[in-house]
Amino acid sequence: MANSIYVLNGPNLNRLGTREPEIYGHTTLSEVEAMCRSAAGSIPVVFRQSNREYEIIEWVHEAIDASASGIVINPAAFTFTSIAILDALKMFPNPIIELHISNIHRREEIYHNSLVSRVATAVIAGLGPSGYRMAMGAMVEMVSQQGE
Ligand code: CA2
Repeated sequence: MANSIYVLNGPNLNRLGTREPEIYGHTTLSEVEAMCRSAAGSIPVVFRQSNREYEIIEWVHEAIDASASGIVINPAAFTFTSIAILDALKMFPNPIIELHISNIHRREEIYHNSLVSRVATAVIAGLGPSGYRMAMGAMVEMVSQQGE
């Protein structure tokens, strides 16, 4: 069986489903977690959220040390600011999917320049909370091919 898929979420995403539903939808982060676990089937999922940059960096290190099969990451605002998260992700040898609920390219210019995209295997943006299900589906497909 494949090793765990890490799903990491950045700042403010613990508030998902509680405000700005026109941008982020009505789904809560626990509902997103359930969606991810269901989409992963028998592959274990480590699902985390933090408002602290260092914690996300530590979890990327944990994923590296645990030989995780893949990382799905919504770094939220850290997407555009964190060279430290970018550097941590550079050390991860398996697929990385960068995920955004909204289409960051349709939004204000401050949301256009993702640092994380420089290292992501794939990027999903603008599909709402369902994007997590699709990211997990794509990740499951990629990790199932590992070692083939
Ligand atoms: O669309 C996304 O998933 C974002 O990563 C969300 C970030 C934003 O900085 C990115 O540009 C795009 C913001 C997360 C804010 O979280 C909220 C949660 C609930 C309600 C409102 C905002």
